[in-house]
Amino acid sequence: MRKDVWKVVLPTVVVLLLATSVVTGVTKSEIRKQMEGVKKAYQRGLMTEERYKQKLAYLEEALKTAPEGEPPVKDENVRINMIQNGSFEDFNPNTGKWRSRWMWWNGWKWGGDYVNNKAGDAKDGKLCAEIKCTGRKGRIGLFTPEFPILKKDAEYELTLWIKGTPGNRLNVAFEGDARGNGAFTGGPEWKKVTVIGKAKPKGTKFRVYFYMVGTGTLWIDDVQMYMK
Ligand SMILES: [Ca+2]
Repeated sequence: MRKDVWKVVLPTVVVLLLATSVVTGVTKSEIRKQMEGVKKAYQRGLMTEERYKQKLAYLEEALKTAPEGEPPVKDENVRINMIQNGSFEDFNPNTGKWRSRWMWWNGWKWGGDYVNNKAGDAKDGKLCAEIKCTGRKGRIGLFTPEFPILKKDAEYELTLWIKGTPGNRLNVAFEGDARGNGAFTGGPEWKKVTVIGKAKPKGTKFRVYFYMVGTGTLWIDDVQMYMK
């Protein structure tokens, strides 16, 4: 390659690199920091005036559409939902069933086996869990992976949304080293239900089970659990 070819190629490469360095989601304050850096580099003679103006123009353009940064969240305000994939949106049919972070036993039909639940039918997002009683009624369902009990006498607030066809009956139960349960019937509209669980004094781990003990079909979505 002739030496002078670089005179053409290099500026193009620089522009492309610049374009990719300001990615979607970079906040206004981050872009302003970049602008400061560019300014200092120019003042130190590390770039030509032409390059400086080029970079600055690009960053100014990016600044117009960049989102404002979120204010930092204080630790005491952070509540972590202990339920993984509580909205049933994450599912890869090519991997093991447990990869959904939900466990279930025979009789279960979960999303396509798994129903992409007739567009718009989910409470939250696009998908939800479906428990269908196709044979004898009762005791089919799903459960969570095991949770460690990290605080003595911990209390947990579990909420979920349910909906169902006539005949359904759902029992929700904390099992293992935590206790708490509730029984519910899903109607034609989504409704939110709550169950409180309490860790045993010397408990170390527990799971939460969702048993369908009726007939018909029951849908579950947006499952959340927080330590109180
Ligand atoms: Ca969902």
